[in-house]
Amino acid sequence: MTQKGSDYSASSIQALEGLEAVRRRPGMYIGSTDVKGLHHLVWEVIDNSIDEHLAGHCSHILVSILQDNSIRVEDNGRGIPVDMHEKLQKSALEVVMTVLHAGGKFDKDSYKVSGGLHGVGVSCVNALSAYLRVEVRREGKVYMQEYERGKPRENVREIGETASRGTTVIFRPDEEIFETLVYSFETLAQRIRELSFLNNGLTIYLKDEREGQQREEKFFSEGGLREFVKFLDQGRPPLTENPIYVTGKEENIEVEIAMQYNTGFQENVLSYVNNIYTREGGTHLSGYRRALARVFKQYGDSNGFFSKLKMEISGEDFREGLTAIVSVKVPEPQFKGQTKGELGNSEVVGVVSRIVGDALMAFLEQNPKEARRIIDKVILAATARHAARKAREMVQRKNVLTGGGLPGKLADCSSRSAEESELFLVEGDSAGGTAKQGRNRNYQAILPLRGKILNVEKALEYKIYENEEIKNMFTALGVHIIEDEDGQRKLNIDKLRYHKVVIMCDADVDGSHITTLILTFFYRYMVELIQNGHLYIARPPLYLVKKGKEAKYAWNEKERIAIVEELGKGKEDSVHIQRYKGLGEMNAEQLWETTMDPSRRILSRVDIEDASNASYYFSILMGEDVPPRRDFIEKHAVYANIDI
Ligand code: 0RA
Repeated sequence: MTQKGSDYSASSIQALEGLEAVRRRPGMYIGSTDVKGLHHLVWEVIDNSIDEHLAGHCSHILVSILQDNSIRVEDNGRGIPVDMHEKLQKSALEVVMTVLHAGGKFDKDSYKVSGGLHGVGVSCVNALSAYLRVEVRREGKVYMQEYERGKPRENVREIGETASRGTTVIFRPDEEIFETLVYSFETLAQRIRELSFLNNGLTIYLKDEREGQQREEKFFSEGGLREFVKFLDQGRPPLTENPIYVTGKEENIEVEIAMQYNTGFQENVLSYVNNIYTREGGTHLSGYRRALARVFKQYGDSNGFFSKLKMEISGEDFREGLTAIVSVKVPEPQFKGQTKGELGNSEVVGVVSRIVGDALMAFLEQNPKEARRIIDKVILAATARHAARKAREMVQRKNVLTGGGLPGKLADCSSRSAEESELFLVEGDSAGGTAKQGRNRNYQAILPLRGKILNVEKALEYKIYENEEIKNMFTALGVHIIEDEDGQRKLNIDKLRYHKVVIMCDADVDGSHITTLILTFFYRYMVELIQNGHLYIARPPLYLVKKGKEAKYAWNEKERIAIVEELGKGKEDSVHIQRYKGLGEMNAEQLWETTMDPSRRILSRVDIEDASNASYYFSILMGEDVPPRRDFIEKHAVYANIDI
């Protein structure tokens, strides 16, 4: 192929500049260059294969982690087109692989995952890979091209014949770009599981070919969202035998919803647009909620079920103990909101509301027994909500009356700037005392918590406002719960008094349990603090290694061994090792040096990586059912640090 003419050269240079821009500022395109960004590359490639599935042309995807942490994604879709691109005078395949945002230009009518929220295109993956090889099986032939850091080695080449169809992409992320190159099977498996629930009928294999880690898992969901709901609710006894399942299509918008009530009290709803999780909800969620409230209210009213009830029923009452997945496919989704995690398309509200409303009414009329069970639960929820609101208002009003009176146990800091202030939630009064002595009182406040706080996963909402420790946390933090027009609880954090909230517990089994209880509380009642990056876990050291006057701390086994070697210099018996089991074993100065001093401490920020898994794990770990918890512990016990 001769490559001449100013037109070609100009666009060719443009293309290279595009990929050069990706390499210069990778964060702009894939979010970050840490382990999250590394995995993002895989999602970019898989998303293209899933687009093929959505368009009705792909049934199988095989994802492999190769020996050297390269990734291979093979699908049986139509294959990327290879014909000559008129304007650029090169193969369409090369255009898709080397021109930013070129991948989605071919068919506009289908629902695209790529081009959605994170869809930056497979060319970005190419730009950020030290090496990439693409193979296309199309119309009986196999085509191939290889690239280094986005630049083709040669033109697209025909390398053989085939009876099958599809695309295979193999890429090795660039060590010049990424901070880490090691893939996590678990991370890939979790998102792939979610993708297989969201795309029923699609089979995805995940294979680890790395030395000593060989394993393979098949993800295939026949029941789709129904299975997703059952999966999420493993720790919660269901109220009805099967999830309510709704599908429909209107105005080219596809709606799929599965919902199931359980005996718990939490609403647990996950929403997706074109397979992308919408953390801030949006018009699809509004449509669903609107239908739910309207239909249940109408059904209950017309059967006289609510006649004895003295209080009014709110939208929230229909959602207590309800786990639901709301998934829509929209041709041209508009994302808005702080993190672009909210669907904006207004036409979606009516479509979802109509489809869900009709299906739900039909379900209630055809299943009167199950309907009655749900209505009884709704009545219970309304009663409990009124009790909770009263309890909450009591706590919150008392605050206002006493001029925002802070808890007696709180040792506040002197700074009034929330940005620089930190609140340590400390397990036990004695460690609380040490922390009070050790802290920098200018900007560090201490709130001791007594023993094990309430497990909110198992408690009715109004109960939590009677709990002293939980009341103290609300008042110390200066946050309060409000209800929006929907009756939906929200946390008002305008008056948040500390921008860092640090959970500080013992480094033993009990301490971990208390940390988990506190985390559960924050996840269920103050998730806004987590979403805004305010919640942290302190990491006290595990060992103090001493020799004479010299003393060093170790946070793990490896450090301990290194320090013993360094201090002992062969004479290891001259070294004294103290294993810290509790914060109480440290004096105030040691606690400051190791765990509280911003220049020396280690803090872990609590982040919700993956909403569906977070909710699943909290229900497994803290919910009613014992067997799934036992399974989880047996499976994960090797990862925990068990005390000797
Ligand atoms: C552009 C157009 C068409 C398919 C694809 C791209 C495509 C891209 C990837 C990436 C991984 N697997 C893929 N499979 C397909 C439509 C092709 C046609 O109309 O025949």
